[in-house]
Amino acid sequence: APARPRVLIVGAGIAGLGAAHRLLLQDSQRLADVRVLEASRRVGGRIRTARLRNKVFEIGAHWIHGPSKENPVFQLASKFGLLDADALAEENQQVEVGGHPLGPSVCYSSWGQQLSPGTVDSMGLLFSTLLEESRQFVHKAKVPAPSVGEYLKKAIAQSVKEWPDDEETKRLKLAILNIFFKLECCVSGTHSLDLVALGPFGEYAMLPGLDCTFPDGYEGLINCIMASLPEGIVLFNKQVKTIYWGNSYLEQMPTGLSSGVQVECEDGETFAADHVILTLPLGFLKEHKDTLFCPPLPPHKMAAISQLGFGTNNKIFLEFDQPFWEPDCQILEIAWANESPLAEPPADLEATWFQKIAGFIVLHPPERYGHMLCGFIAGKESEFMETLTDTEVLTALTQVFRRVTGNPQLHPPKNMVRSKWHSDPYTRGSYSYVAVDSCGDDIDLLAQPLPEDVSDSKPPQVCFAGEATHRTFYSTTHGALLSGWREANRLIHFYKKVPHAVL
Ligand code: 6YU
Repeated sequence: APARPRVLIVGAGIAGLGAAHRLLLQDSQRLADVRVLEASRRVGGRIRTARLRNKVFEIGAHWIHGPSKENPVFQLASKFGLLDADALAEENQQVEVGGHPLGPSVCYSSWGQQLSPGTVDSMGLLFSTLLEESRQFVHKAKVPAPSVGEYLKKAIAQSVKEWPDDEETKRLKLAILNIFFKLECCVSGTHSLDLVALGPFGEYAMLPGLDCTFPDGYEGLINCIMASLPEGIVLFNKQVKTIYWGNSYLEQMPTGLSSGVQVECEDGETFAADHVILTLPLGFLKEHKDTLFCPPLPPHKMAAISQLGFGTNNKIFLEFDQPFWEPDCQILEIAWANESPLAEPPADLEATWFQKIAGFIVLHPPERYGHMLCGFIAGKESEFMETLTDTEVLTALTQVFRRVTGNPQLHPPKNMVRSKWHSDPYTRGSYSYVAVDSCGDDIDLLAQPLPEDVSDSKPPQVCFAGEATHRTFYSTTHGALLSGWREANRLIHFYKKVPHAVL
């Protein structure tokens, strides 16, 4: 029988496993010989579920964003029976929330008072209206500001002039608005909205459906995909160091094509293949782009990697003996005195890092999670938090809760679990965004295969997948999965078009 093309996939996150699944199981046919090289000791990448005393902690991806028919992650999770009845309900799939749903919340303040829900809601509405407006500049020749942050701040400065309030009320409202800026930093995975490009912001596409979670953990999805793949195709502890492409590695291919790719790992082992699908996180590519490829990447590809944004969003799970919040409360927020989107943020990271926490979601139901909060923190403050010890983080947060509740006796959390995505050598952050000075075309450039003159007779040697390569669904698990399928399909189509190459 003719030899099948050899495909090496780098990275066993959902993009890599999705590509493997398509190449191995499309129409129940094995279309290629596939191996997956994974640097770490586990599969899943940024889908990562930790378990502690029977409780589930999502260290990485949390929700299915837009769980409805068009979302392939929702489709797979439904097929594997991983979702609960609420998530599967037709009504749930039809809800249009335009991003993140906000349930009943309570807003504390650094001066120990709970703030009026009316004021908080009105600021939330102002923010979401302006954020919606900032999505309207896609493909416009001129934009009113370079970044989402600057656009929002200009509009808010204008709006403040029209507020009938006294100075103190204005200060309070600005402190509340600042919470929404921090929340949006977490959503976009950025240090500041001043770094997020305004023009392309609306290209990110939202699907209908009320965001849902996996009752037994997101990693269940990865386990189901793995169970469907042949055993032993993922090789662990294989950190890819150099990819030899172009004419730097030539070999007479069994397919008759005289081009090949060789991948060298940190431990010295090498692998030859006809094609490589890279699913490396953009954070890893940014750090290693100068040494990872031989010959080096073309300049425009280098530029896309440098210019696209990749920031940090971390989670801090805190378990309490007793809740200090009301049973139906879903979100706790904190307004800090004198903070304002129109002022510079505090500069002293050590003294104020925790003020960047956007809020805490209450994990429901308590029968499953106990009394658990999950805080979200993005940007430089989040990266600083990663350098602290658990005791330092717990001490700081206990002080915060005592201060905002006005209860100096409040018990500290009894357990804490937190993510450290910036310190992870194989990720170096959380997810991508379109930064100022980049645009959706850079995402497409990143996604283009090498060599650049791929044709019917010149096969793609190196293909690029991963969340950062999906123009409209970047930063999500469904974007990552679709990108893996896209690159597997690219190879499948190549062999379909080339009769002398055998598939
Ligand atoms: C989603 C959500 N979610 C929270 C947090 C994080 C992410 N995401 P992988 O990294 O998985 O795989 C690559 C593999 O490569 C990995 O295993 C490495 O070890 C390996 N590797 C690296 N170097 C290597 C080498 N040299 N050699 C060999 N192997 C190597 N997505 O849908 N819902 O709730 C969240 C969240 C804290 C960190 C998320 C969420 C993002 C997803 O987790 C992520 O995109 C995919 O898992 C990536 O899969 P992959 O295969 O590409 O890479 C307008 C506008 C706004 C834009 N944003 C709006 C959407 C908001 C996104 N929301 C996120 C929110 C949370 C909370």
